[in-house]
Amino acid sequence: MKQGLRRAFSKMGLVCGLLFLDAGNAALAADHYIKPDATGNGSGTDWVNAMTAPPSTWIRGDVYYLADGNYPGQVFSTAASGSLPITLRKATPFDHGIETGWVDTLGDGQAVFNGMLEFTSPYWSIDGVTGGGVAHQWHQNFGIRIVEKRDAYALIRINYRGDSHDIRLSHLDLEGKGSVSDQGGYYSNDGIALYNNAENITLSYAWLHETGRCPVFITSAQNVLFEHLYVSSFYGSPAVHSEVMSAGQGPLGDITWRYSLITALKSTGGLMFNNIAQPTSHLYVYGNVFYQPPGVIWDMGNGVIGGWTSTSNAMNNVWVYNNTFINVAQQSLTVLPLLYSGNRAYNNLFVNSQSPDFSRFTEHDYNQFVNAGSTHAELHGTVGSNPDLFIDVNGLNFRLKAATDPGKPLEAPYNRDGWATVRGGDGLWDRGAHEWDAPAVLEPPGNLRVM
Ligand SMILES: [Ca+2]
Ligand SMILES: [Ca+2]
Repeated sequence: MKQGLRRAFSKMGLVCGLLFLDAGNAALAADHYIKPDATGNGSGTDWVNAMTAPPSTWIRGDVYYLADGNYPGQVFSTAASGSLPITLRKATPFDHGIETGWVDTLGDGQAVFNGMLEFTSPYWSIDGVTGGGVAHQWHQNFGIRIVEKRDAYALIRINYRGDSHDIRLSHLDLEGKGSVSDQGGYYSNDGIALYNNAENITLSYAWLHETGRCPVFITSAQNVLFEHLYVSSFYGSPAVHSEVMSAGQGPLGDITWRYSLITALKSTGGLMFNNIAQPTSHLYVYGNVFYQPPGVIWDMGNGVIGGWTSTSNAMNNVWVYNNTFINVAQQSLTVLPLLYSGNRAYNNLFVNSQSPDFSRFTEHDYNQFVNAGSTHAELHGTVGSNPDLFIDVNGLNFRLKAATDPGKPLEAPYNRDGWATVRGGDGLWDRGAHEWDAPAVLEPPGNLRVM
């Protein structure tokens, strides 16, 4: 009965489901509590009686709160029940479910998984709740941390075995082995690795660092979103090649990278995309900053955004809008693929960088070149010489100090930046990752009083 209800429930959708709960069937969705050093009866019904480790079988539709502490790596394999998700959420002083047994020190630190998280079944959500993105200097305050030092294990692996899709991951610190992996084939010490056409995958607010191979490795996948990521280091070698993203040994659907910061580039290159097996799909790259910090060596790869050479690879429909490239001493937009079509570059800001040549991005305009060569005959391309455009480059704050030359207004979802500012809201759509919003003219307030 319960299972039958759950299935019906998921088909009815979230709104109906909530009404259903309000009607008194709260048992359908429960909260559970996990705390490594709990000493109660282990039932997981409150913080006193928390489970001391994640269960081997989870309950569909339920939420599991994780206290600070250490956890082993996991294989998430609980069978699907319709589309009911299983949610793991880091407990915090502000959101920890039941009060019984709770003290804020249980949730003011990190839940650390010591080993790979592997997904072999669908509909999971892992939420560290806090940390990452520009508001946390990209690398601070993560609620969940995953550490995997073994060469043959990714930090997160999805659909390598079983049938896994619809996975949502957020607020995660992902730390690899710290040196080049000795595994260079189908698997390695990658950050997030997607296999066998894994569908509907989102990774938000994550810090990918120290991985022994690729921060992102995709053999084949459909509908993938990466946002608010920080890629600060990874490793490659002549024997074990790596890229910020290696995507496309099989069919590739749409992949989006947005609102992210990439400060590392090793081995073969940056965001590498091969959609020869599904040539109508897109790689959408918008609102990102690609920044080579002083003293940090980037290898000369296939470029920051691009693909591989040879006629078994093609790079089609790579749309590069409103990104900022700083100190890039190689091609920001690759010149290497032999097969390519439909690639675009609009509203980008190239600063102190090698001038892009656009030979593989034949549709381009409204780019701004600051110590980065000529306008390449763009009708609305502009050239500048003052690279002092950003609030605090050393502090990884790439907000603009002032408006850029006007960019080309684009449709949603390109009409917001990574700070959620509406592009062009002040009448001028800026170029680069950040939208500069002219301060509104405020009337002086009346009736001021001391509270
Ligand atoms: Ca604590
Ligand atoms: Ca503006």
